[in-house]
Amino acid sequence: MNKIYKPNRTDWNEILKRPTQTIDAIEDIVNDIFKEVKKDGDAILRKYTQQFDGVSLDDLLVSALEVEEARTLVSDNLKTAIRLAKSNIETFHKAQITDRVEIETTSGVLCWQEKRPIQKVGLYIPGGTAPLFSTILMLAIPANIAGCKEIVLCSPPDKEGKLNPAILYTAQLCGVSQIFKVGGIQAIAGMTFGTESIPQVYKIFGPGNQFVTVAKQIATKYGVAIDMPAGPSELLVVADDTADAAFVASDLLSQAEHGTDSQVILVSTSEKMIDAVELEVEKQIKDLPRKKIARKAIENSKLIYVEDDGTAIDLINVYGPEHYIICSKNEDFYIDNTFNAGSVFIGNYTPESAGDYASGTNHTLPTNGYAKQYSGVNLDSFMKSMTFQKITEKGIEKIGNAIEVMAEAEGLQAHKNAITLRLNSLK
Ligand code: HSO
Ligand code: ZN
Repeated sequence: MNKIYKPNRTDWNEILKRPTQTIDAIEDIVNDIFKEVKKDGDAILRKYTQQFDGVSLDDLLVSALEVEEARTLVSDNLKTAIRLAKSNIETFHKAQITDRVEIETTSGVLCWQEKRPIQKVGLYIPGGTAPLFSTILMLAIPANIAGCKEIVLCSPPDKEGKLNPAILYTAQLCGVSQIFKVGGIQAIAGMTFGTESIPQVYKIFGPGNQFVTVAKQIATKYGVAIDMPAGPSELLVVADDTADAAFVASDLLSQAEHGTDSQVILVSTSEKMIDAVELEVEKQIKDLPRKKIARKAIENSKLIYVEDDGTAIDLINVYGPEHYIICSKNEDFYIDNTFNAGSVFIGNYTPESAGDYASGTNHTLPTNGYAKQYSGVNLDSFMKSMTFQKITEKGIEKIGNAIEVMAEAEGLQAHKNAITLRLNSLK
């Protein structure tokens, strides 16, 4: 693996640097494609599908027949697994439903706050080397629980013009309204503006490559919301001598196999554990079908020795990992003192894979240190909070004067009048 770091605090920023992305060059390409899609809709989506995915499509919308065919192609074993995952994800996200908050702030002044679904949402599912149908579970399930009316999904077709059957099966199972065979920048632009076939949406969710990531950022310039800024996947494991080195290595590798730019970090108070994990990584990586990718990611990764748990926790909070595994006899200390992490996995029998697929938590999480200020996707990501109020005659008599005084002090006579007229009508 790599050399073991024993850094001073002053070295942390350098050691914890993420692999940098250059997005300036991409931005021009994205802006151009957005302009084209805005002007000429489907024709442009077809043009770029031909150019980037190598297939010419008449119909971008997946037909009922195609979905039916996909259903027959997914094994019963996989269907059962997907349904188990769906059930747990549903249970956890349903539990996130909140009651409306209602209170009389002054007698006669009733205020309440209630959540309402975002009516139209777009989900982006990448194609490429691994078809991540599990991400559909993570996005479509909460969208449905939230009550989103229109759930549109875009994913790039293969050279035969098809989507992976597991993607189609999962999308239908989770109540996606329409599935489109469009990927990349053009898909994001399509959902931003709407085209002859793709409906315009209010918020776009889902992972993607650098082009998709920049496209989502550009979409926000046109008033579309996005789930969060995305970057390469990452995992930090903190492990002491109570950890199992083989388990830890398997977790590091499971994240490393996502992409060459994935970042995995081991922090430990035990040099013995670090050595053991390093050996295990070498042992396990040999048999991985994606060992080339994993190897590259492992090369950029760090083994960090720290003297005590207090130092470890400070370093972890500075980094703010997307995924974070705690295997320590002092797990409560880590749980209580972690402020910056996307999703936390506790104990030797809680691998990150569990959260990636089937335990119930969401795997769409903030990367790149954004765990300091962003939440992962959850039920609220598909909803907005709205406030309501109803004031009685008694109520306006109670707070009216304060409003008049404040409006006058701000020099806003019309605001004051709106109160004065009503107070006079009650005299
Ligand atoms: N670890 C990925 C999610 C994923 N893993 C999907 C397997 N399939 C990013 O959170
Ligand atoms: Zn994963």
